[in-house]
Amino acid sequence: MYKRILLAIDTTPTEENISALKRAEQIGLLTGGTLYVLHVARSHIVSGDITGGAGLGVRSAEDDVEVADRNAVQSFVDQLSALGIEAHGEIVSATEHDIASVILQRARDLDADLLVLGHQHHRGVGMMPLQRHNTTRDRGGNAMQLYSFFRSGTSHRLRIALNLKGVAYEYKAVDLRSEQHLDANYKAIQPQGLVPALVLDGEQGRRVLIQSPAIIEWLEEVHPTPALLPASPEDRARVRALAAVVGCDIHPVNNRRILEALRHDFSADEATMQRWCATWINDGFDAIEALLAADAHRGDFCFGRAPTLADVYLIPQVESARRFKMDLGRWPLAAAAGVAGPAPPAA
Ligand SMILES: N[C@@H](CCC(=O)N[C@@H](CS)C(=O)NCC(=O)O)C(=O)O
Repeated sequence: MYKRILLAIDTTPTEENISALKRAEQIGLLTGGTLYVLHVARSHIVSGDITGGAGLGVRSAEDDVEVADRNAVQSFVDQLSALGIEAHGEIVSATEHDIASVILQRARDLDADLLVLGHQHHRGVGMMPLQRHNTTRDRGGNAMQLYSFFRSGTSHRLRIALNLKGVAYEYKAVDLRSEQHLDANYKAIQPQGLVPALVLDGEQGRRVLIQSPAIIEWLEEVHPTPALLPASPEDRARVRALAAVVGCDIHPVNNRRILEALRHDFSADEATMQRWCATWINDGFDAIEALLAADAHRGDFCFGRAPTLADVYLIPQVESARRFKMDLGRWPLAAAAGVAGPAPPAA
């Protein structure tokens, strides 16, 4: 059942509003959840938490909030409380242009699981259950554990894909610095001793997915929205090609074990290894930059106007190039595509 309900409504008890307010009461009674009443006051420039109960932390400047609105929301909250409903009130200012984003932002801040919109003109309410991404299960009901290292580009690309899909997982850190990935326990999960690995646990027993491209394809199949690939086969091939420049041609040759082999088996010093990495990053990024520059229909991302598989692969590689102290000024489009993409998730 719903526990945290955001109710965006005009609480002024006018004839038009009254039926929406009544329905809101019923929702509070039926769900037994806490109602966060967001009184939308279009004329105000500021907002204020007037009941203080939930400590919503809204900006102060209460003097500017009109008394009528304050009274309306306070009396509605009192009315709800008298019915035994836990309720908190807040006045928020918004215009026709930003009202939707103000409400959704509040829903996010409060981690609300149900959004109720009071429509004075429709004499009722609209309800929208909000999908909460706090499950560590996929759509097939499998519990998921992600074996990952924070500085690993392949783990990072998978985390970005999981986050874009809104799929949560239990995080299992595998520290490459202390060679935990070479430990027999981890090799029992991923016989190559590489991260990432995604362990699924469900009715069909325990299955381990390895290799980030395979896991991301699985994710795209099991959680098709938001899509990481465009609709047409040619566009998909283009996006896959951009991803492959990173996934097949830059990352593998600069991987830790390759650098370790260069260092130990081929006596490479730090400067040589830096040159080695720079060679393949330069090569791959020059190609990506040319491909991005040739695409006249591109928005802020590698392809089109939303993140795709290409961004999922490119963002960690841009991060890695930064770590290698590469001058990203040579690839403004590639670097910007990385920045335009979602922020790298926390380690
Ligand atoms: N093709 C694999 C590559 C995985 C991989 O190389 N992971 C790196 C971290 S980014 C790793 O575990 N390296 C350990 C090592 O090289 O010793 C994938 O995409 O999953």
